[in-house]
Amino acid sequence: MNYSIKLFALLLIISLTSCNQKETQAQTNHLKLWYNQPATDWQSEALPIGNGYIGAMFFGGIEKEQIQFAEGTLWSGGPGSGEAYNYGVKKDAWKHLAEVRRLLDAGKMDEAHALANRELTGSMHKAEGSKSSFGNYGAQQTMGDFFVEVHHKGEPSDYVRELDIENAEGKVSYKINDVNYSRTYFASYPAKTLVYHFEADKATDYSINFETPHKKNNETFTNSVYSFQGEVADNGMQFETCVKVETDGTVNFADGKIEVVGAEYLNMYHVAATDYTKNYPIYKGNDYVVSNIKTLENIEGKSFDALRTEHQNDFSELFDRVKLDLGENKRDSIPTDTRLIEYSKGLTDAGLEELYFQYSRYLMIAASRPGSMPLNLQGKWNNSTNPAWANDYHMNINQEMLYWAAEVTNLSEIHIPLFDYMETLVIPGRITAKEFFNTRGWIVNTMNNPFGYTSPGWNFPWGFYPGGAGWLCQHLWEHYEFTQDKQFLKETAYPMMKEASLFWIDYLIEDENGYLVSSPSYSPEHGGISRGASMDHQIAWDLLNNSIAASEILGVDEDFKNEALIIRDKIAPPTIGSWGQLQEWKEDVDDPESKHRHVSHLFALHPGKQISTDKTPELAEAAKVSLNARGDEGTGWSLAWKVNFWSRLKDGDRAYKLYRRLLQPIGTKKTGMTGGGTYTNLLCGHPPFQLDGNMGGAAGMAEMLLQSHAGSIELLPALPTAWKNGSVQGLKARGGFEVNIEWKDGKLLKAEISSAKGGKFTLSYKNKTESFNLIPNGKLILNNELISLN
Ligand code: FUC
Repeated sequence: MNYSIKLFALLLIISLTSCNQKETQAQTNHLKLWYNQPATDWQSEALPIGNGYIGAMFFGGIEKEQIQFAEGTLWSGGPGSGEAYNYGVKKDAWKHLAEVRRLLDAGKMDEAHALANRELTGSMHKAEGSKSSFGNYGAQQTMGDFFVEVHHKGEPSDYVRELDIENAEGKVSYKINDVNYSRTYFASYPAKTLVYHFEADKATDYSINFETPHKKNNETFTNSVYSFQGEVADNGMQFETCVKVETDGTVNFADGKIEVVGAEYLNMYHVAATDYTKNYPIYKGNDYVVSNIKTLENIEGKSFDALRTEHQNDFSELFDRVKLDLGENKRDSIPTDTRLIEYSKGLTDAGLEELYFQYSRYLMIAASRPGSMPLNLQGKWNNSTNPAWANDYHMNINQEMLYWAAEVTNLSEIHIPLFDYMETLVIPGRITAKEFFNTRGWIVNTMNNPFGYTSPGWNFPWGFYPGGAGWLCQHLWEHYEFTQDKQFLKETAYPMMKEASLFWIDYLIEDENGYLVSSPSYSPEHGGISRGASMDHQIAWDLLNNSIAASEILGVDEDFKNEALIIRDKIAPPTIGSWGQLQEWKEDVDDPESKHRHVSHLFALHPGKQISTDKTPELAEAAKVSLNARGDEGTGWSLAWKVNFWSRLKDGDRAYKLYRRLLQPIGTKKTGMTGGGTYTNLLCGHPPFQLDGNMGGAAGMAEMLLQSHAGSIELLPALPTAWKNGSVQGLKARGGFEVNIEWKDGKLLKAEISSAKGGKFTLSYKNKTESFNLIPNGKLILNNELISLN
């Protein structure tokens, strides 16, 4: 074959395979959300893409595309909003602590509440006429909307809008008058850019513009780059967003619109930055214009295809680590909205469950990457200037749940933004601990903004929750447990853990029975002021326990360790109450009728490890009694937590029942404190949209298949009957092990355990437990009797 024949043959093969690829992709790649109509509702229908920094939602409108976008650091409130902002701190508030405690000891709960409400609350200032529900505490902000009008006329057909989560790209395609129109969207982390590609078989005209609810200061179009600079009204936060346009059509800019004429293709490269920095006390100073210039310079000369390949390689490196097969999958040809409704009627749909699981992993990768802000209540997706709960960092369940799936689903790296962020809380958190409680250490309470608001919230009791830092520190320890990264333990984790422990060492006081209790305390959002909320005790226990282990591993701080040991063992232990329940408070006052969404006193069961079915069976039984009383309803995240609880209680069928409940469609319902579920875009509805439930749901699925919190690696500890045959590859267990499991007829068939670092571990399946030792980079293959096959 001469060169040109060879080339022709090669091109033919490439074009045939790419055709085939397109056709077969629909059949082979089942990890897709797809719909036959554009989205009309942002929260329940639009589809999310993100590059860690920016979250965007596309609607897929035919005549007019809308891509709403938010950058994680864009906030109202904080120091820029004026002198009234003081990080919530009330100087010397601790001077009232002794009196609150005295009133509590005297049983004067109302008086104690009133005093705590007056003195132990943080300060938030709301200016007259402020449109924000959160005053100078602020709220995370949408940056704006990007619109692309497509100038075509006629009846569309063959419309498909999809999100391919295996390749991390969105697509829209349809036909009008036999012309094919298609769009591809992706959000690249390495390029820090959102990329939108429009194409048509026929030259097409487009009008492009940006809208923002913020002040537009400056709008320019130079060298194919449109940019506008904007400002958040109440705090002057500066930002800029730019889009670089690349097309075979002609481009004009007039009256704030980019007009593109006669384009067969249109590529747009969208970037954004703000002047926020993570530095207390100013939180300002990033040169956002230079940031954007650099980002655009970095992609200069890179084609759409090159950026797409770079993005997919980056994404796949993380995403492809875990494969899940839950059995026969026959329903990929059904649009996701219909599929969800049919599932809620009781149909089996292993494919939808796999999709839901992998979607959580997709969302984590899309919204939490080293260098970015951590996930917030809505991940990075927010279309409002006054979002629910400020779209902030909520520390009494939500922030933690957002990262529950990170380690076990083999995405350790996505945990890093949380740790970087925690480091920024230490300085303000120290001041808060000192001013409110006169203790050492650092704390953060219920609500937290990125401007160092670590104080209690501005009302008692909901805002009062000094347990936040302790709970966050569990994530540091878990990251170490899963990665065995000693340098991380030494340099990042342990210093924060130790300092958070100091708060509890100082704050806990001895009660009449000689136990250390947390007073005043409050079991998140349930009951009133207390002199011993169990969750505080369990968090303090967990934190001290992990800090002791860390100091032993690192061989440091003997004195601190010994003190922590004494304190840990004196903390009021989990207690069983009069109706067999696990007590939510030191006093046996649980209401068996309460269906409250928070189940905080079960922290010790999950995500803690103080209670387990093997080591503390009576307490596990009591946790079951409490859970049964609370029932199987709840907000999105509450349902997800219950999936995890029942998995830890080794009741796979009950966990699965709750999991199915979590996937109950909830239409476009706006808000509620019950009735959680899933929108047709598979985002979790509290309601409203909150990402924590997605992550908690995926973590719960992993808990059904693999657990490693109680000292051994447990295979299929809570396998539901519905998942009869299946396999999972690439889950992680504590100790740094990677685990593959295959099962058939509800029984283990084969397991593979591998590890880069190697080491000793015990493995259990049903009643059998065996010990093993892996060499570095070793792999052990075992049968259902846990007998090695290699
Ligand atoms: C806590 C929960 C609410 C909601 C909010 C963001 O306050 O009690 O249900 O999830 O966080």
